[in-house]
Amino acid sequence: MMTYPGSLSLAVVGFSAVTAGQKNCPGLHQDWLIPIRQTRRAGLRSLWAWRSCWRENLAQQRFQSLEEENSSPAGALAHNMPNIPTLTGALLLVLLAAEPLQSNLPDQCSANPCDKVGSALCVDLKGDFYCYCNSGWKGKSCNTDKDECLVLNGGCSHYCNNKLGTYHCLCPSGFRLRENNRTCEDINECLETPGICGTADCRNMPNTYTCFCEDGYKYDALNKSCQDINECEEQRCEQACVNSPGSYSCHCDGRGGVKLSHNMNTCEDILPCVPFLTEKSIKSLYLGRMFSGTPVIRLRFKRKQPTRLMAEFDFRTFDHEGVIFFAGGHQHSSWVVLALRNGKLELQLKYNGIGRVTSSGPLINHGIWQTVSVEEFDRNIIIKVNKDAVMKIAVSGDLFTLDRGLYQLNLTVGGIPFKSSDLVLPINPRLDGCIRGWNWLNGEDTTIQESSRMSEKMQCYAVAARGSFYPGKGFAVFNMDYRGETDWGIDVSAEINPATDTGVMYALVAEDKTVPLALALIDYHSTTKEKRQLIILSVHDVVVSSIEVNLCDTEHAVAISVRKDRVHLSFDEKLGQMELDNSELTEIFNTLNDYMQMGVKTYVGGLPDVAVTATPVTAYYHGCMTMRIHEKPLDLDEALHKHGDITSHSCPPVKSVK
Ligand SMILES: *[C@@H]1O[C@H](CO)[C@@H](O)[C@H](O)[C@H]1NC(C)=O
Ligand SMILES: *[C@@H]1O[C@H](CO)[C@@H](O)[C@H](O)[C@H]1NC(C)=O
Ligand SMILES: *[C@@H]1O[C@H](CO)[C@@H](O)[C@H](O)[C@H]1NC(C)=O
Ligand SMILES: [Ca+2]
Ligand SMILES: [Ca+2]
Repeated sequence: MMTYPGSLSLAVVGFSAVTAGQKNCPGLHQDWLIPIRQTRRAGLRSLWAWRSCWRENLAQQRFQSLEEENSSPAGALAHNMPNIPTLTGALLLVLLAAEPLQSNLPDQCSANPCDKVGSALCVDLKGDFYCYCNSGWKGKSCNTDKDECLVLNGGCSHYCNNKLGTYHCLCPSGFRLRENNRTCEDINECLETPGICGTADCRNMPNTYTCFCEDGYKYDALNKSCQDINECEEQRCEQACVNSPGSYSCHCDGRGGVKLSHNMNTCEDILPCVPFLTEKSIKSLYLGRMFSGTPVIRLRFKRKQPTRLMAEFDFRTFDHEGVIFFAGGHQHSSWVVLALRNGKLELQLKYNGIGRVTSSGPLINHGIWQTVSVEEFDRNIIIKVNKDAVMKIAVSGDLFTLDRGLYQLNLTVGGIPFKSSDLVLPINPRLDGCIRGWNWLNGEDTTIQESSRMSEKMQCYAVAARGSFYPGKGFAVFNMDYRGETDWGIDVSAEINPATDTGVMYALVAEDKTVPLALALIDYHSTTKEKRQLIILSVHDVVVSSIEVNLCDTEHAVAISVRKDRVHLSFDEKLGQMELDNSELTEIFNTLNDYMQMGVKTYVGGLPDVAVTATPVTAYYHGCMTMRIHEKPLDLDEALHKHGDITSHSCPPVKSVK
């Protein structure tokens, strides 16, 4: 029996080695043997106090290591420590209990007072008992749950959940418990569940993830893919809207005089950036107002005595062909027509069914005012330019018709009262010319002056220069043949002096109201949506080539050349930039080729009633423009149709800004 204390002291020495560096638990090393020798119970109490102190030390150490998070060898060691005092303490108690006692008390553990679940062992202390508790339990009989969460949140990084006899660390959703069962880590859903976002991109975030799509697309959680946003359903555009994958575009009714404003959604008025001197001259008569070629003025003279023809006026034109006036009776009687052909005066006359054509004199389509007179004198018609006789034609009859005792004569200005094919030599009657200071049959008529004063449309621009003026409304349309010897080809060039930065200069329009080709001015880039002045060549609604330009200053030269496999756009010697890649171009050329085979109409200065989304620009061209197609000057008087306000051979000049 005497060997027990010795072996006990060995066990305790073993402990002190393990606990080195910890809080000192007093009274153990030297003192415990003494009380043991005195009374067993006091000895046990002392041992119990020491053990509690020791366990506290260990718990402390364990929490520290949990906070450090990494399981270093020291941490791991501390984590395993509770087993040492547990076993050794139990061993000590057993050893102590085994020693014979002085009194014969009943075994206090025979009806086990310790909690079945909370305790591991009951030790009979002869008159008392000691329950050795499992971890997580406390109290004399180990029946009380220890709330581990009260101390440092149980070592949990997020939530601590106390349970009877134990506890668990819990994590918020999107997090997961690490292997240490204490701290939580974010779950990277994108890596762990590939395809969680389907075809969209996945982005991991603290406690969650998002599936995201490029601008213009939204994530559809149902079929896990990016779907185009139909911005048109959101009413973003003031007028027309076209949705496209990842984008959309707004369109404004250019024919209504509006264009896209800076925000690319609303529309604003197209305002001139270059002012033209469009003032009219009150005492003038414009001859080109009627595209039909019918006269702008009709006069009827009735005289009691035989009267001779006498007409004098000031005349200005840049046009080379057209009718100035007609005088006489009906188509099959006697009449004269003064016209212009190849820039020279031409007189066509018909007396008693016999027709003649005479042309002579200088070129008079130089745009300078000159006085022209036509006079019947002594069975001759004499024509003078600036008082110089340029023609003298013998005639054999009277222009006046005697009807019910009155000598009658019809006089029409700017056209003839019958079809031009019924002339002696057919002519295009449309004349962009101006007359003023007229005197018909010795100035007895004032009606022209009055009607001209009433309507500005009957007047001429006060000042005129060469070119064709497009007032920003209307177009001219032609039936042009683009077929060459082997294949079709389009070569268009133009001198332009635009008044606005938006408008169609040249376009081909198909039967189905599509616009297979258009050359236009625009003030924004259709894909980057940046505001800048551009000249564009488009096929349908796609810009094929573009050039950044500075329009609102002087005159510019623009040219296009299109074949079935190439496009060429140039502006003041600058070459256009291709906006498409090769495969897109091939598709574009195929479409264009189909339309060229089917047949198209040529529109100059604007478009007919096509959809506002059919082509990038639908606004009318505004300003001066002189166009050549296949190297030939385009004569707007030769059009199938032309808006009456477009002047075919004259332009008002740009106002000089002072
Ligand atoms: C964490 O808990 C699981 C089961 O609850 C257990 O198997 C594992 O050993 C524990 N890990 C640590 C480091 O305690
Ligand atoms: C995904 O769902 C949308 C409607 O929610 C549907 O319009 C679309 O066609 C679907 N796409 C696929 C690839 O199933
Ligand atoms: C003048 O023109 C009118 C129709 O515009 C016609 O009825 C009339 O006969 C013409 N006068 C002469 C003299 O031919
Ligand atoms: Ca507990
Ligand atoms: Ca879209």
